[in-house]
Amino acid sequence: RDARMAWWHAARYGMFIHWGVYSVPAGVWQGKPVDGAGEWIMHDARIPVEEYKQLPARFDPMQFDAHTWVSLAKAAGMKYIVITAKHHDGFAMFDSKANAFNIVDATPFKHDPLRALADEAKRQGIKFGVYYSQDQDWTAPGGAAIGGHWDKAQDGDFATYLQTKAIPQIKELLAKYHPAVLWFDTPTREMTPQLAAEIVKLLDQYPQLIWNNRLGGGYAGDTETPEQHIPPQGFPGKDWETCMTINDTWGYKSADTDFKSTTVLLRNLVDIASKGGNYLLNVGPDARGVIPAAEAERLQTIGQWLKINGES
Ligand code: JFZ
Repeated sequence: RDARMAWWHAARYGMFIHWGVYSVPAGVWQGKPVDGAGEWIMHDARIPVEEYKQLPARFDPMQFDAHTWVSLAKAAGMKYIVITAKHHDGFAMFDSKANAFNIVDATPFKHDPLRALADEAKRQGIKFGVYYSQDQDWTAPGGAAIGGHWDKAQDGDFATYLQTKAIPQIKELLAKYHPAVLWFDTPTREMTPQLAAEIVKLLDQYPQLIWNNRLGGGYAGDTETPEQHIPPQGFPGKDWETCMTINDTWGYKSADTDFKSTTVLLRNLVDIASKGGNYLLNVGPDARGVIPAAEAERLQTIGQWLKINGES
């Protein structure tokens, strides 16, 4: 196996963090609960681009504390974190010069949580990774939307979106935060082999970078990403990582209290580890910047068990 994958393979367990302006509506739009995952609210409630773009003005996560989050990951026994740098809604959770729809330029908060988390992860000795929705982007003209666009403001050319937003932002992420992992998602047919090759050219400049199998354009990437399930035989001969939610959403939803028990989560970890995979377990911080207590408690209990029974 590739030496580059050694830390990742040994890590076994990581924290996925879905955090964005969708934590403000938290699964409720115009007083009504919206079905589906919290981070899909713009899509599922067919929110017009102009309206969605009002959300950052109400996003001021004053209680965000990188030290608290990274300490929780460590206490849980996790060896890496992967946070949404930009999800399908197109809102960048980092200081982006390439596009102003970002947390520094568009919110009263004005801070860059990715900077703080990357620095804190380094300080505490765990790896830092980012999720980036390279294909779907519901607020940028030309960005893809699974199921189709619902607002004229989304019209545009996908290749132009890639050249003017996604590729510049991927460049920024790689250059400024030196992520160990780049986690792509939901490729559509718009991501042709030629367009994907443009992105791969960038990735190839970072020979230590690990990226997943969701870029599109026919690229297999480094890791298989079974979602919400554990393949009964694992993926023999492949590096793989099951990503999973603690409740039924990735991004925070105030009404979702369907939390898996600590026992189930721990058994999943042991099951995955026994099959040679990694467990990327998600938390969905709220609009104040707080990881829900029910999630934090479960992670802490798992960490206590690992301290006694796990390998460190
Ligand atoms: C995607 C996203 O749409 C979702 O919001 C979240 O970020 C998740 C981690 O990834 O959702 C998917 C992607 C792939 C599958 C299912 C949901 N899949 O392969 O079954």
